[in-house]
Amino acid sequence: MARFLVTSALPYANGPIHFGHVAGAYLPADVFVRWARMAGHAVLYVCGTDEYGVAITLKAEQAGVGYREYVDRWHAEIKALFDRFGIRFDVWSGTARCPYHTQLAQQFFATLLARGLVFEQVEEQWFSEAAQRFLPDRYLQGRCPECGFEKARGDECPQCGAWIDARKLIEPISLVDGSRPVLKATRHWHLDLPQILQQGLGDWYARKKAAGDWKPNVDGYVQAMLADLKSRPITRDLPWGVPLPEGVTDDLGKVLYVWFDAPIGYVSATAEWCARVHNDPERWRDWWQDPEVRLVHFIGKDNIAFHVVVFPAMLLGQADSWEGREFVLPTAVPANEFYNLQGRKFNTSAGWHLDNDDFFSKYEADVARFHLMLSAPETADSEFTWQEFQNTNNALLADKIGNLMSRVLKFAISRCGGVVPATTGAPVAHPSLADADLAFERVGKHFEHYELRKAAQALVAGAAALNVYFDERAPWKLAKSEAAEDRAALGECVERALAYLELLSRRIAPACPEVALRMRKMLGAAADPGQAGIWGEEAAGHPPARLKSGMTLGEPGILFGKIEDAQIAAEVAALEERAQASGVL
Ligand code: B3M
Ligand code: ZN
Repeated sequence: MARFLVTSALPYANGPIHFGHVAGAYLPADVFVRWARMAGHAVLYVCGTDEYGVAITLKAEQAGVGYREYVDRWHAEIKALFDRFGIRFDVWSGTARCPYHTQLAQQFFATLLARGLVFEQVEEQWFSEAAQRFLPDRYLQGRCPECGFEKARGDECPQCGAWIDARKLIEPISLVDGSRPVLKATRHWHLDLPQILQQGLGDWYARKKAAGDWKPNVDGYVQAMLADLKSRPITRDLPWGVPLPEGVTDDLGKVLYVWFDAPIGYVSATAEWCARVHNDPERWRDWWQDPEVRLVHFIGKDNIAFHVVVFPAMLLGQADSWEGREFVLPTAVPANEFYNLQGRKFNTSAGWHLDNDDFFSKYEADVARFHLMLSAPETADSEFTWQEFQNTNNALLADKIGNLMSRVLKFAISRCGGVVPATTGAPVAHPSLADADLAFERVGKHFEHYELRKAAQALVAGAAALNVYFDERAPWKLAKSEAAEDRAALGECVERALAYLELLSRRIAPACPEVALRMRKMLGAAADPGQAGIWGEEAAGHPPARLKSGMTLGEPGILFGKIEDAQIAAEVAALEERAQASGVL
């Protein structure tokens, strides 16, 4: 038994999230967490909203809404989509709402400063005399020094794509007040990544690489970054953020850069959970400073640099400054590529998305979960298409799993009196059962290695093998005979089919928890499939009769309804219409 501390990227409280986010960083974590609990591991799954940063202050100001009001709205809205997907965090916090966040983030900063891993530097920056404030990059608009485009931003040019040093922007104006800013000297603090690289980050990364712990997409990105690692500024001039610790600055409005405080949000969310559950927020250390804990970050590929280099550097840089204890570093960062929608990127404001209310009024979360797993962007970008969604539902879930469940149960009710038939309990050798054993054994291995696609494929393969088993043994033929050996064979066949369905209900539970529960009710099986330790090791070989002979089966029902072609055509048409109406596409 291990202890897993699992995180999903903190979504910006800055807009809606969509299926693409869910497929990349949330569903994989939720499935992993459910599997790990069932397998008897101790797990803490933390998440929350990322509530600071320029993207948020700018948008709130443009909307004429206070920062807190703005992030509160998105905090609740984002959570609603996770709820619909059945994604369950142990704690859903937020960097501006967690009572432990400011202090922890300041302490991280202060420790790095005291250890010489953060240094200050005076540099020139644009300042608005009108608003009496320094202007971070994105608050500026001016002419691109590369291509002359008039509306370049302070950080990049939308026309030619150049990264811009804000000081080189030609004739900039302040987006806050329309005034012409002036250059003025100010101090900023920088995280000395090259030094931390020398002090152990490089060795740690290389050791894990040698152990094969990095996915190829992660390693490719990070290798390039480490080859040219630079210090990064970690302070900003903003009226909204974690202030620098007392005594560090007297400049008005200096706050920590959002990417510095956000990952500390994982730690502060842990403190919030500990306060709630143990009445002691300090017990976050039991998770973050226990070398036995395995820290797993689920993220999208755009967050790799921060989770594999910057945050580990921040953790490593704390060394043993916290009463002699060191922080754990990530065990794994199963970063995913991007997930698109019917050939294009998800774009909610352009109408190119799935309407959540509409979607969940027609389709079940478990079907969406299973389909997102099967099409997960694990090694390359992938996409949701309505046609493939229909195929997953109809050809795989309904035809392979739902149909198997229904015909075995109906047969057991009509021919075996609705109870689990008694058998000798001797192992039953049949090639299809051996196939099912192999498939179901693989399911757990794939969950353990964050391989959702393969896990979903193995579930389908296992169910397909059980269908073959039932077809080949054809108990309806045996039912025509009164001979004792045919009666015994019939009982054995039905008992095995039921035992394997019970196993399937557990193997599918991390992916489709509600379906698993319904399956178990139909089988008359006690116990919630999410129960700790229920996973069991019996996949390899003959699953024991967890359904005792003579036990009464439940009512058969429909596990998965079919989706008609006409309905799929209507969905595609509605998507295209919405996109056209928005005028953006
Ligand atoms: N909010 C970026 C994103 O939502 C950022 C992640 C923070 S994780 C500490 O993609
Ligand atoms: Zn340009």
